[in-house]
Amino acid sequence: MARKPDPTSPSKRATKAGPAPAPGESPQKAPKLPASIALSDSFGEPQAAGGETHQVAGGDVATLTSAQGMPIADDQNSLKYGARGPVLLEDPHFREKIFHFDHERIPERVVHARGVGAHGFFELTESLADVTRADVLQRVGEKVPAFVRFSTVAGSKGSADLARDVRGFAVKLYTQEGNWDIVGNNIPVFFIQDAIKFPDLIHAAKPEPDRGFPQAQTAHDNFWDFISLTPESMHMVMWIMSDRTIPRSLRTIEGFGVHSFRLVNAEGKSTFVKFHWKPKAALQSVVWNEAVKINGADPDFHRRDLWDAINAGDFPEWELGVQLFDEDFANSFDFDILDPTKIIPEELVPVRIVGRLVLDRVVDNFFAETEQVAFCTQNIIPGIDFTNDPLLQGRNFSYLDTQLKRLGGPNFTHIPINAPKVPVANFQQDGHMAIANRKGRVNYEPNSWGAEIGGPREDPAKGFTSFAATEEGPKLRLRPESFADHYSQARQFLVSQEPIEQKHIGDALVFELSKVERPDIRARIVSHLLNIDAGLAQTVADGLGLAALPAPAQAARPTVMDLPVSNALSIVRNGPDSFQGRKLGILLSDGADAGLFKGLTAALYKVGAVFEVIAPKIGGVTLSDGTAQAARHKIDGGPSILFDAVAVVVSDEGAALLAGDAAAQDFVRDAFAHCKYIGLTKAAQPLFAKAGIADLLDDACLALGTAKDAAAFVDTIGALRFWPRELEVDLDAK
Ligand code: HDD
Repeated sequence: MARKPDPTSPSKRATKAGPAPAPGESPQKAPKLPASIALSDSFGEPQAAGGETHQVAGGDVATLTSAQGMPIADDQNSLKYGARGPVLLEDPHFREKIFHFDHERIPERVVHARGVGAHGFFELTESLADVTRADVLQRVGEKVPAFVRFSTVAGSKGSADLARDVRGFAVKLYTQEGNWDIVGNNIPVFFIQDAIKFPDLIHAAKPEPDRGFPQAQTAHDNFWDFISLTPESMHMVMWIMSDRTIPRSLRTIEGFGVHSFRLVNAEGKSTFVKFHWKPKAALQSVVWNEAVKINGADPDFHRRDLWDAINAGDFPEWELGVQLFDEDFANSFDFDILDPTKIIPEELVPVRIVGRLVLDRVVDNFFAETEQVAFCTQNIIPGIDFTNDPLLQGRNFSYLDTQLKRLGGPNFTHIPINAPKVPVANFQQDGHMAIANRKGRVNYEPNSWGAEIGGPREDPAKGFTSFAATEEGPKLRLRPESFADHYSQARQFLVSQEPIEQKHIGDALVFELSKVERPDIRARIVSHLLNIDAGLAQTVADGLGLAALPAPAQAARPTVMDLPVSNALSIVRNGPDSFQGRKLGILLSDGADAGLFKGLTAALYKVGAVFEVIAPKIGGVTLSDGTAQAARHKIDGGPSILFDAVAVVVSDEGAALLAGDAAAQDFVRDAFAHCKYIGLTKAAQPLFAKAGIADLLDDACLALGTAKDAAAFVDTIGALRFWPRELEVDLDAK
């Protein structure tokens, strides 16, 4: 007969003293906690009825409950027969808690899985009433709430922020006429012209299916194989190989709606439009070697930056720009305005600034908001409409479909982040997780119950009407001839870059193709580059060590146009002119000049910049005047890659100490190699000597002696980087 367990007589091994220590291990000391925090063990004794809740000092904390609202007495122990007996299936709390945990995950997004979101508002600064009836674009000064989710495309949810990748820039505007989503990217063109190619593109870019790697990278055979066989992607290739795909911050990227959309005014007249988001913080990127290291040092670099900036009150801001054009322009343009692999240069159709987007609130809960937010390209409002861009048309099908799978049913609009901020009135009902079913007897229309009981009615005056475009033609699977030029705008992008940016494009291509194992794929990409620019093709061929140049790729439209330079396409020409909103890393040691440090921080404060102190110990340093200065990073946890510029403010003793530290040497060597501005005290010389760069110091390595020097330094570092140095530190540049 089984022995009856006696809950009142704890077994010998489950005592207040806890488990016996293993041989050679010292007995564990219980950590000292405030009396009001209960420890999560209750050895041997059943918890007294009405047992303590886990209260933090002074708080009137609610009682823990189950999902059904039942108060929980013990959240530490499952229900058992005796202290060492089997767990009982009956335990409702255990069962519910584990059940819920087991179901916490939802499918990650098939693309754009890794993202970060924030709340804010959109404000209209110039009325577009002449071209659209969209309510949100009528009255200057009107604000509507907004939610934005930024993302990388290829990586999984847990991948690193600084993958070389396109950034998603998805905006949801909660307007008075419902939600309007602009689901864009930080690049104004796309890889493919027809949505039917999207699964192939994404399969090729994602980890290879047999091995499950590489993660969050396009530097592998499958991607470049697909690209080399898809000439329409060549314009996008120029963009993704540029520094646009390694942005310094999400605050420093542009956003683009990509497709041509329509605006439709009260008279039913249509005007074409392309949407742009222009960052107030200007365009800024990091360099590739830095990106690689940032991914190790802080895989959350971008989301942390956004979180910190918003919480510090330095609200990220973009201007909404529109390029407006009509049929006449569309007919005269060298390219088809329905082709998503083409831009309309800003020099041809200027970007008119009509609003601003400000992000001023972080999310309360990542899953509830950032993860569950569902963007759909087909979420438009009266006064906005689609065009026949085949990529856009395909997207309109895909997004709704994906949300059904990801969020588990058709009622994802009931989730608060997706719910419009205007009343919803229709006869849709039921389905998984229906939260907002309509009250009353009637669930169909037309009905004859009268307005009060019978519910909402259509309203031709207010409601959405599609632009009455005339369409005709036979059913065909055919790409229009007007989509055939794949190289001219790729070339235009290249020639619109500063030489340093062109070099980075060449470097990126060589890097990526050097990871490709099959030589024929490498050569096939070079064959396309020959159609874009002979110099770039030669550089890449040399970088890859190709024995001979391949023949140029056969082009559907062999004539490549020499289009004019567009300054808007360069990051360097649109970079920052001050250090505002940026971050200086200050390496300090004991005995560092207190006056200089204070001068430096005051100058940073004046321009609206921030700093972080790096020190040999996290406990901080004692400055020359005896004051204690806290540190944010210990030297090996605060590499210079995390900062826009660095200052080394050390004493003689501090420099001697740091000179013998590899992390300190890396700090200055990396800052130098990444073309950053560096401020340094005279005493810092031995550290630079040990790092092997003392003899290389150039015009962007500025002496810091006095507070006046500090102010001049902060002025100078307003520029993005000191690019001439790259020619000194990069073999490929020689
Ligand atoms: Fe897409 C997500 C942007 C082409 C299908 N896409 C997604 C997101 C962004 C974009 C920013 C993330 C939204 C979020 O943060 O939740 N996608 C683009 C742009 C494209 C584009 C700018 C080209 C101009 N996408 C595209 C095509 C298809 C899709 C051609 C399919 C035919 N995209 C999806 C998707 C996703 C998505 C599978 C995955 C998760 C989601 O929708 O909500 O439906």
